[in-house]
Amino acid sequence: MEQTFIMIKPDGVQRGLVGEIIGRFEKKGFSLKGLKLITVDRAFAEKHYADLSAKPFFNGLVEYIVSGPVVAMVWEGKGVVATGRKIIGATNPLESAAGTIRGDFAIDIGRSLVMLLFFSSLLFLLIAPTLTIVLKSKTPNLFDYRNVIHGSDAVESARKEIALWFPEGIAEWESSLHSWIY
Ligand code: RTP
Repeated sequence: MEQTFIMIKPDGVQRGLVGEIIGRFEKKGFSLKGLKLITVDRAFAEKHYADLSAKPFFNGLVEYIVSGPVVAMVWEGKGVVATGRKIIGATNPLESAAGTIRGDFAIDIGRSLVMLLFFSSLLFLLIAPTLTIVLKSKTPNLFDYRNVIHGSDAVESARKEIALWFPEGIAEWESSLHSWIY
């Protein structure tokens, strides 16, 4: 049976969305196979997002992921990787459809560069905030999105991510739900 790695990011944990998110996967009929609350360090976050290391938002993304505890999960079920991505919604919170997790619970893009620019604005009081707003609208890919949740994008990456986040392995159990759903 297919498995995927799902992570509730620090904003999702801080905002108390853990129960809501788990409920959405459960109600769809997927089985929870692994679950832990964990705070990771920079090296671990960099390893998880190694494919994005060349992106302009990479540093901000790593800062975001290490900023607080995340909930790491393994979910199992037919087509769980692709369906999990549909439940999660598009990467940019402003583009994710209503009814998806990101569409329902996320609005804004990240703040790391925004904060930097605002602090530097102490030097040139009025110019930097305006510059920030212009930059944010013209170059959204400089900012990492605060988008609540991560889900593996393919069966192979799910396998790698599960091995990275659950080196201790995950419990084996059969959900009797499957005989009703499938
Ligand atoms: P994830 O890996 O977190 O599930 O997200 P994803 O597949 O939908 O998007 P991905 O391209 O893998 O990006 C990983 C995370 O980096 C931040 N991001 N910011 N400003 C940007 O253009 C941008 N693109 C991505 C987001 O936090 C995204 O979830």
